[in-house]
Amino acid sequence: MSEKSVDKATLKMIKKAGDDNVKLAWDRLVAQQPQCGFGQLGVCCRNCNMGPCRIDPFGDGPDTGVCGADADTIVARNLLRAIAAGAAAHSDHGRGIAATLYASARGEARDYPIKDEAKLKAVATEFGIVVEGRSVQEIALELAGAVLEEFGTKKGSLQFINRAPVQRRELWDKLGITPRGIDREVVESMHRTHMGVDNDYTSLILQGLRTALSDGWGGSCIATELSDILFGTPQPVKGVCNLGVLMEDQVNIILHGHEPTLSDIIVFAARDEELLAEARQRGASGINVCGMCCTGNEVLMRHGVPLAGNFLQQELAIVTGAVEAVIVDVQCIMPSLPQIAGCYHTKVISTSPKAKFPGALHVPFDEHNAMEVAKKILRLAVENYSNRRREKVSIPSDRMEYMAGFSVEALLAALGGTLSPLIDALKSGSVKGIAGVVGCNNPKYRQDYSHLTFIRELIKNDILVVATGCAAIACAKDGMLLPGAADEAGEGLKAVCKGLNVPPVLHMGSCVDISRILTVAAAIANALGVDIADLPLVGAAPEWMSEKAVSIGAYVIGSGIFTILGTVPPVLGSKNVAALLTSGADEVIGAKFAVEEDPVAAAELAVKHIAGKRVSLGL
Ligand code: BF8
Ligand code: SF4
Repeated sequence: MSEKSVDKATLKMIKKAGDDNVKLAWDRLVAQQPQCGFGQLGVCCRNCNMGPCRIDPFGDGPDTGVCGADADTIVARNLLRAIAAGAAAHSDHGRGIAATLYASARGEARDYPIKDEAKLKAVATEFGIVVEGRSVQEIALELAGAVLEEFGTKKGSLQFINRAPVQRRELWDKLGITPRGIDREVVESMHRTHMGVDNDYTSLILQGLRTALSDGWGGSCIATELSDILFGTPQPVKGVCNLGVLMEDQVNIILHGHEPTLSDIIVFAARDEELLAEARQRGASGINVCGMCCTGNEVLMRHGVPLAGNFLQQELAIVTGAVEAVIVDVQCIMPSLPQIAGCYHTKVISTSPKAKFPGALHVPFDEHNAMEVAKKILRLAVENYSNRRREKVSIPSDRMEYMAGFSVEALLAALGGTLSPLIDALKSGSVKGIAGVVGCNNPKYRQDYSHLTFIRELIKNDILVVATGCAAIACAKDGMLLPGAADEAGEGLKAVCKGLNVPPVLHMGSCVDISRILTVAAAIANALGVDIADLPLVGAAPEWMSEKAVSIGAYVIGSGIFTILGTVPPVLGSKNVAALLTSGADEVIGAKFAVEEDPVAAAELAVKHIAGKRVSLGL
């Protein structure tokens, strides 16, 4: 890899980190070389204390662990555990939002009034809850209760799966992978992967799909829909992004993590006159709240809050020397942050009882008393402005404007109230297909390069892109979320984007908001009377690294969408598991994975797949 990133701000701050003698993820990756070959192939197991065991991939050494598990079993078990962890992360986030809705409805969380009553009623109706003649509080209370039950085992299947076309649901039933309770699937996955339980790789992978579906159509969908109810459904919004959003003369705060419960309230708390006066007293001209990673996506989607960057920029924000506080909750927060902060004046403030960081200051966040805690945290940041060391400050000038906020509702509004114009464009071929491009950065790959190269190839070929997570942030930083980016698109897509004044890449939110993509895919399939697997769609995670991404990939193919992974998953130690995922799955579930590290070749796969689906649909 000649350069670590295509992002100029990132490269400048990597250089500054070197000058400041600060070690970053890229340095730690070098220190890890050579990475464990057994781990890369997925053939090591430490699920019991007869192990750890590993299978010799060359066939010269042991071909089973002490218990007799072979490479197929070990690889499939490891994959299932990764899916379970990813599904757990998304779904526990969803549970947190459901608990906040419950507290709000009971009048115990006064700082969280319901912002979108229309959506509350729509989602409640989906759950069969009577809305006529009832107060918002009553409806919210019943909905929160019903949603919390989705986590248990009582009902037999999840409510939101009913959005999927009947053909898909029948297939899930036939395969025995209709998700039951969200927690139940995660627990069952942990049970099955205990020593001596499920040893059949096909059976393990099917449970992986079921667990992942409980994420996509369960936990993630809950997180999205209930966040919209509580914090407002995103509408098209403009903002700026990249490290250049940090201000030399303001108290800079980075919100990093995932749950909007914390970030949303901080955005409002930062407008407090007393805090602003205190900031001015200390010589700052204001308080600049910026987002990072998915919580950044949450607050940019709803409030247009500036976005400082994606996954590989979290350390670099501190390296600017201009950040008073990094406020974190859960997920994708590098444990290195407090150590890096130690080289500057930055305070890392953890807030979730689930996520503590040695070296960070812990201020427990409490949704029952949210505004008060938010102000307390912000005060720490404001006070810290006085400790800023001017000689260490260097903020890169790079910043870019973007347009985001494409919730399903916003998309419908942009289309004039129905999906028909989009469906007509798909039928006529002016839009050939739709690609969901999602996921992380990974220091093994040049930051943002795969996202941007892949996406540019797609839009050139008239494929509309919907993006979430760190992939969407990569697009934002490179100007791909501006309507003008349509100039890079093929003639058909360009005309559609210009007509609607939208970018060729629609930012649909954080990673849990991939549920929005599922909802749109299901609605298009239902409108055409076909299965999702029949549609000209692809999914892709060009630079993925997290277990959440593994769950996402599994529920996307489980939902019938061909998915291209740009980084290699640890499954190659089992030919059978790799073959099932990249070929056999097509016959079983109507979709499969491809692994392609070269984004141009990956785009060719996507274009070919979409062309094939168009022919089958008679388009
Ligand atoms: O949930 S894309 S690095 S921030 S896992 Fe994490 Fe990956 Fe970013 Fe959000 Ni998603
Ligand atoms: Fe080894 Fe089997 Fe125990 Fe895994 S479960 S560590 S393969 S003995």
